[in-house]
Amino acid sequence: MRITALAGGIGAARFLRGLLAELAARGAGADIGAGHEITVIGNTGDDITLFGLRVCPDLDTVMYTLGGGIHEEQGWGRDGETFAVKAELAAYGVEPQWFGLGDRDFATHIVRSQMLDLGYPLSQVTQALCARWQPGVRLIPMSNDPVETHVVVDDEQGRRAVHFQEWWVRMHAATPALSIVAIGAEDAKPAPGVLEAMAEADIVLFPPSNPVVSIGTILAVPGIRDAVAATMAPVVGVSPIIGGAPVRGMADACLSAIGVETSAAAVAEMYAGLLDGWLVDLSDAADAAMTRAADAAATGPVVRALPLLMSDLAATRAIAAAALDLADELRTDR
Ligand code: FO1
Repeated sequence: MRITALAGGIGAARFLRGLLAELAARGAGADIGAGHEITVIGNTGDDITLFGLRVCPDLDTVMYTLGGGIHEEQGWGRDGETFAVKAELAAYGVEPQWFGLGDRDFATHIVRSQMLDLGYPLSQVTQALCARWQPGVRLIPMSNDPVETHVVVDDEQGRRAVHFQEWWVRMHAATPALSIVAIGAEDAKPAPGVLEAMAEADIVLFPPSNPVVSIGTILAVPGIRDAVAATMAPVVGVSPIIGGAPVRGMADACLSAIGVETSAAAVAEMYAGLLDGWLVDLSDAADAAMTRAADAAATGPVVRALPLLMSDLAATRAIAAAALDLADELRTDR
C-alpha cells in the first residue's frame, strides 16, 4: 500500500511513528517496508540559515523521530545533546543566541550545508542524511527551491517582518502576527517525486501539523494543492486542534493571524475541497456533527471522533489505525 503524508514537525513526526507501528502490527510482523511504501512530503518553510549553515527543523524532526535520534520531550533536536559549540559561539558574541543548536545537531547542518554548497538539491541531501537514520519512510522536501515563512509583527521596534523561527522561539509567538508570509512559495516547484507520490498514493494523510505554517505552506507550493485535490486516493486528515485549542504548538496564534477560529471545524474548512475524511477529538464531536448537519450537500469530509491526544505510542497507533480504517471505508464507498 502506498501512503503519502504531508508533514510539519513534532505532531506529524509523532503521528508517523504511530502509523509505522500500526502498519507493522497489521503486516503481521512484516518489516515496515514490506508491502507499504510511505512517502512524507516535508515542510521547508521553517528553514533558516544560521552561522552559515542551513537548518531544516521540520525535515530533521521527522528524520530524527523516525530514525530514533530525537530528543523525545522536546520533539526537536537530538537526544543526549551537549552545547559546547553554542557556548563558544556565544563567547564570540555572535547572534542569534536564542536558537538552541546542539553539538550533535550541528553535524547534520554541516553535512547538509556542504552538500547544498556542492550543488546537490535539498531532496538529494535529505536522502543522503536519511541513509544514516533509516526513518522507514521516503522523506522528500516539499520543494528544492527556497521558501521561508516570515511573520509581520508590530511592537516597540516598530512594524517589521521577522523570520518564523524568531517569532516562534525568541518571541514565543506572544507578539500577535499581523500576517504570515511563505516567502518564495509562489515561485517554488514541487520537489521531484512529490506530485507523483500524490497521484500514485492509495491513501493521503494530513497528520496533526500546524495548518497555517506547516500543511498550509506545503499546499502553497504551486501544484501541490491541485495534486491533492486530483488524487484518486482518499484524503484523511487529523485535527491538530483538540477542544478548541492546539495541543502543544502555537497553532492558535497562527490561525488568529489569518483570521481563522481555533477549532477542528475551522481547520477542516481550510482544507476544503481536499479532505474526504476528518478525525476530530471526542471533545469536538458535537461541533463536528453540527458542521456535518449544516452541510446539506454533504460535500464535506466524513467525520469521526476519537481521542486525539498523542500521549504515548499506543494512543498514536490508535489514531493512525482510525485514519487507515476511515480511508479503507472511503475507498470502498467510491
Ligand atoms: N524550538 C524552540 O522552542 N527553541 C529552540 O531553541 C529550538 C531550537 C531548534 C533547533 C533545531 C531544530 O531543528 C528545531 C529547533 N526548535 C526549537 C524547534 C523549531 O523551532 C520547531 O520545531 C519548528 O520550526 C516548528 O515546527
